[in-house]
Parts: sequence; C-alpha cells; structure tokens
Amino acid sequence: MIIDDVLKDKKSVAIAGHVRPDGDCVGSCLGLFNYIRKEFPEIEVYVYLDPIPKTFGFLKSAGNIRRVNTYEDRSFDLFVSLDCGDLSRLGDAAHYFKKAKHTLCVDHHLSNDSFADMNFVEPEASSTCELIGNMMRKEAIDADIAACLYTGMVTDTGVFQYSCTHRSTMEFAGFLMDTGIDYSYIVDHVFFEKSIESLKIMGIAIDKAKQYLDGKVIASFVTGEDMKQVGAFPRHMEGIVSTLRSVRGTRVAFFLYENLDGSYKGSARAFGDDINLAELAAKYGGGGHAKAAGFTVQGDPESFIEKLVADVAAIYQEKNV
Ligand SMILES: [Mn+2]
Repeated sequence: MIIDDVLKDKKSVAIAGHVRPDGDCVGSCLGLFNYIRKEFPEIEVYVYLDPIPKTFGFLKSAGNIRRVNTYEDRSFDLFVSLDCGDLSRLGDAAHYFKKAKHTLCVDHHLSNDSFADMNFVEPEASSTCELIGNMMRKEAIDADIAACLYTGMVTDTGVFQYSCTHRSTMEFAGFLMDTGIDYSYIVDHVFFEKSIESLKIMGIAIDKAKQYLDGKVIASFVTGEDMKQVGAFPRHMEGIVSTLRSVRGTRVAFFLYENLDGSYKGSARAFGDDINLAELAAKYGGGGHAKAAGFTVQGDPESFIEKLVADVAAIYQEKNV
C-alpha cells in the first residue's frame, strides 16, 4: 500500500494513535503529519493524541498535537489510526473515526482486529513507524520525518534488540540515518535517559520483586503510596518491566502499578517463544504482542500476580517447559 494513493483525492485528514501514547505512536503520527504537510500542503491535516511524554517534545510538530473536541460534529475525508490495536484504544479520537468517510489502520499489534475500511496490519513488523515509513515516497522523507520514524523504531525494538527487529528494520533505519538525523541523540534521549523519579520508583519495584517457578517468572508491583513517596507518576514506569526481565534465568516478567482509581495497570515481557503474552493479556481484557503485552486489573495486586503465575505454570506444564 502506498500512502500517496490513499491521500491523493482527500481534502481533510485526521491522524490518531493509542491512548497513553508511546514512542512508536507519537513517532508514526507525527511522521505522517509532517509528511502530509510537506507533500500534500493542500490537505487540511490534524493529529490527535493524549498529552505526549515530554521526551518526544523535540520531534517536529509536537506542538501541533490537538485534543479531540467531542462536541465537534465534523467528518474527515480520511481518518488514519496508527499503532492502535482496537477502536477503544483510540480514546476520544474514536469520535472522529466513527464519523470519517474513509478509515485506514496501520498497525503491528497481534491483537489488531482490522477495524478500519483499509487495514495494513503486520504483526511481525518492528513498529508502526517502519510500516508507515515504507508506505511513504522515499525521496520525500526528510530529516524531520526521519527523526519521528527513527524514534518509534528505537523505542519499539529496544534499540534494535528485540526479536521484532528484522533485516528490513535495520535497512530502513540505515536509510533514515542517511537523511542526516542525530541518531545518537535520539537513542540516548528517547531510550536511555531517565528522570530521577523513574529511577527511584524502579528502585522500589526492584526491591519488591519476587521470583517464581524456579526463577522463570519475576513479578513486582508498586502502590499509589510507593509512587507518592518518590513523586512518581504513571509516565515514570517506562522500562521497569524490561529491567525485571533482564534478571538472569527469567522467561516472563510482570509489573503492576496502581492507577488513580485504585485499579492496576499491568505489563508483561517475555524472553523466548514459550509463551504468548498477547493471549495471556487478552484473558484479562488486555492485548499487545507475543513478547510484550499489557492489561488493567481490579483488586489486590499480590493475589493477581499469584493468578498470573498460575497461568504461566499451567502453560509451562502443558508445553513441558
Ligand atoms: Mn508500536
């Protein structure tokens, strides 16, 4: 699919991604927004996202991101949903999706149910940024667009480390490097750099971590009280589950933190192929990828962790792991 073919007869376009936008979501949305502005200046284009992490504020047009006005009764010629596995994860932007004349979904979530008119869903792809980037006319990709796309590729692949990284990923990243982006800065700024609050809440999470099933599973959680103690907010939780996963011998890591309403947001990471976390997360109303998934649960986090460990134990018993 070539994006120019989809755009050429459109007068108005809305772009949106999933709630609590991450690097791939922000990068793909802003990458496409900047591309349309450059290549199709006659199109009226808007990008709608929840407030983005400050980290991504350096990307071009980050200041142009809008919030949805659910009272506004307008119908875009095209609505592009990026990096979003289902309609509910679009949040308020679903309002414009439902009213749009045409809808396009570009995504790499395993759980994506192809909810648009046109769907380009590749669960094997490293990132939505790689997918949308490959739909663009190569010659039109300048350093501003490339920085957006590179950001999403870096964050979704853990700096080209996870198994979703393919030869095509490296080749496309190499192409983006040639546009003149400051790739060292991007990697450090969007992946490694942390706030002191992030490190402190990670310290608490690591301290509370417990191992199960002979160390194959590791899990931890932090309460709202823990977060208050170090001034941490949900945006400071990035990277904790991957750090837990890095403990030697770990096959699956779980991390939960308390939301303002008392529910818990959980994330899971797997190493190896013996478990499909997207399926496990779906059991609790969540979703994601085989090796990285998320969910939201009610109740006591410790007993929920026991449940997750029992699920993993059952899968391992069945598979003889
Ligand atoms: Mn993604």
